[in-house]
Amino acid sequence: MKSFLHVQDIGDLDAALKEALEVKRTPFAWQNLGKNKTIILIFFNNSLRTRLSSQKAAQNLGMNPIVLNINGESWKLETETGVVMDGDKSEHLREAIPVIGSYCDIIGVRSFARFEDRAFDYNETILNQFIKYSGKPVISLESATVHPCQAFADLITIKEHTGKPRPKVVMSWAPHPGALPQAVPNSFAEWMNASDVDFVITHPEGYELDTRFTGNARIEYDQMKAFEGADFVYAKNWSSYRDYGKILCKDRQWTVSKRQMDVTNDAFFMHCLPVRRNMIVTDDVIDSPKSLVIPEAANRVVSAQVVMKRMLEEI
Ligand code: AN0
Ligand code: CP
Repeated sequence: MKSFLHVQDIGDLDAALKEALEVKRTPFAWQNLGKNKTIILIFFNNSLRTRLSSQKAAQNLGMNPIVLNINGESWKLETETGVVMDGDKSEHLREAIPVIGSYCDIIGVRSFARFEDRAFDYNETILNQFIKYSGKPVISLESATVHPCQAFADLITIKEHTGKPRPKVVMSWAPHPGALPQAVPNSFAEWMNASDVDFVITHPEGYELDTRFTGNARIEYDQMKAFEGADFVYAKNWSSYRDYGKILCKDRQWTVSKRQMDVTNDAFFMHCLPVRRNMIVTDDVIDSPKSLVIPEAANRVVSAQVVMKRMLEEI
């Protein structure tokens, strides 16, 4: 695997899930695979889970992880081509990336959508430069359009908890005070479409995601109708793709509460975290025994470890 952005990068999903369960059962079975290998994890944005789970996954494989926070710890990096660098950016990505590549065997990059220019974000302009100029395998740790380590962990969690071969999975938009990226819902949609689930997306008008990720997934604008008979509810806020990066709705009727959960098939509740309580989901729902948010976050070590393991096996 040269890079990890999309569901196709992992190949056969049944094989990947089988490997994930094996990694979860025996996390230290490949301690020699990563011996004398280094992974550099670059963060342009904040993180709790991704930062910790990626380091833990690397350590489980015997690898040495190095974390660099670009904002605050490193030089400010210029990302535009052909500019006169007379501002506050001391170094260009064009030098920084090959330098980072020369110090490691695998690179992970977190670089969120900026919401300045949809084409810049949706071309994955930053991540693609890492792929092009580092000469090393690159993992998206949530880049402008995707969060594949999260979606893979979500799929593992669904497979572990489902009692049926084809569960109904509902991804619901929920309100949030700030404008959030579409990366998490894009990847979740992409991975659900590739899995054997009955997938429904519900959101207010204007929150339609890029169809390159949602494909033919059913969209139901009536949240209560969407939730009927659901086995899994996956809540997430995202900003508009159409009115790029804009907040079009703040209606707290969309907050996932007992009212919606009562029409489901006693559904499990999922969220990638961090979550704003009583905005995205009410306390009683996230604190209920059906909430999977903690096991879901724990599976981030597993998904990251499978991806790193596969990359190491090809080096
Ligand atoms: C980010 C997002 O919505 O993409 C990260 C989620 C994993 N969330 C926030 O910025 C709150
Ligand atoms: N879910 C997730 O990626 O969390 P962090 O932003 O804390 O890494």
